[in-house]
Amino acid sequence: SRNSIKCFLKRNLFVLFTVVAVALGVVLGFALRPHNLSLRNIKYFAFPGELLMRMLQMLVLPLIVSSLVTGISSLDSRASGKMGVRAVVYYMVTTLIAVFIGIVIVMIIRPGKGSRDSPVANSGNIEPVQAADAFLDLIRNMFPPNLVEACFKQHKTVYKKVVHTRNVTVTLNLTDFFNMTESNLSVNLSRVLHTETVEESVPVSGSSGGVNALGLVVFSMCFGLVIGNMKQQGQALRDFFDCLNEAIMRLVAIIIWYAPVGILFLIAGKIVEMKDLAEVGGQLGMYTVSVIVGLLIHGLFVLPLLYFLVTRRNPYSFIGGLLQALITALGTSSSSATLPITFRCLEENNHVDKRVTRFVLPVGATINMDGTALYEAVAAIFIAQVNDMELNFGQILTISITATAASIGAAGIPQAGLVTMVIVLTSVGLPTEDITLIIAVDWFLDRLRTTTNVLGDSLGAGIVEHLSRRELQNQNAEVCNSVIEE
Ligand code: DAS
Repeated sequence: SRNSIKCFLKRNLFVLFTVVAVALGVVLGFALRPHNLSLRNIKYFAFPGELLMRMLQMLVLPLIVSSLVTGISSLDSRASGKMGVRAVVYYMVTTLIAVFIGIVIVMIIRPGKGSRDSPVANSGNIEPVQAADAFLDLIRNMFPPNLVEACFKQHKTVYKKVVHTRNVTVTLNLTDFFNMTESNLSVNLSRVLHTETVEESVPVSGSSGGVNALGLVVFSMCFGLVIGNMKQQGQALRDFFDCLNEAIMRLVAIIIWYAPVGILFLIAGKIVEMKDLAEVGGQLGMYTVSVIVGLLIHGLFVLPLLYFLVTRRNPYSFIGGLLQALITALGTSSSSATLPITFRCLEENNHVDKRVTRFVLPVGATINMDGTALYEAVAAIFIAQVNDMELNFGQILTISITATAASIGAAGIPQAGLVTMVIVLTSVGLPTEDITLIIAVDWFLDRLRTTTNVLGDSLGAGIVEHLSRRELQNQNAEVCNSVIEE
């Protein structure tokens, strides 16, 4: 019928535009590479992509607050408590499965075997923060003293390292292991081996202006719980946040028209900028394959299987409704920037109950990162193999735990996982300067692990909705009864 064709086109038109945009971006990127654009011109060229990132990130803070407050206040505390427990159990289970898959894959493929590909001359003073301090920081960040200021303040640099490898100097400023507001890996392309140095520092991921999500999430959940129990007295506030959430989603509906253009330039800009694939050594190639194989197994089999086992529904048709969000994650490599699109896909295409999406998506985008956890485990064990270091069971267990913690702590911003890798490497005494071994391919793997993160959050929303259907139906019945009584 006309209506179903209209609905099909509406749902897939964007996806079609975006897929074409990605293809054009790849072609344009490779067409421009031979011209060796300067880094400055690459930044100008990629500007339309940066605009999309900023448009989406502009919405993240009000979206997290309005959706959490509305979602939690619309449920009675018993129902939201049960939903919260189900969500956290799902997050922990899927993250640990992802880490396990990563460890098995990297142990089988052993990408790091053989001599070191690139000698790493270490230099620069190192002040690693102890893991205990990092965990205390996590608790501290849950209760930021000044919420608005905490969302945007420049976090202190807890880890600074300057490492020269071949002709590249990497400056790694790790700001707050957990809840980073920006991971600013700046790669100064200075020719340390020659006399002249060309100091053109290009922030690899740059300050992406994310928000200190965990503090915001904790505040919004508490605030939503409280006004949810304020009955009539809290009605005005509940209506306000509901209307705010609706307004944000309408802004998303406008931005989504620009998304294909932004993604085209994001992809093209990255391809123009990336190093020659020929320079990527054999070890790095096998490491890249290990991560990709792990992410595909987890994202295309394990998560869909889990969804099918719980809901008995076809997971791939559910994933079909997420394509716009998955491609946006691939283009932006930021799950928090993708969050507005993830909301839209789940609510408009997959018709997941808004009381569920508003609750689990902001929390999931903050603490549930299966792709990142898998990647941290693979990278750490790869670096151990490159150093001919045999890991015993205790160290493998430590890597599993710290990879999970690093994924919980990593913010949903570009290359956050690369920077929190420091925690995992430090925990088993691996040289953290070896992070420079994997930087060359990180911009690509970051996209894939971000897509896996978004997929895990979205299937999680479908699973939690299914497990909470009784509470949701009871809530609907109560609302109907109260309307009839009135
Ligand atoms: N880019 C991060 C995200 O947005 C993931 C990561 O860096 O590992 O989910």
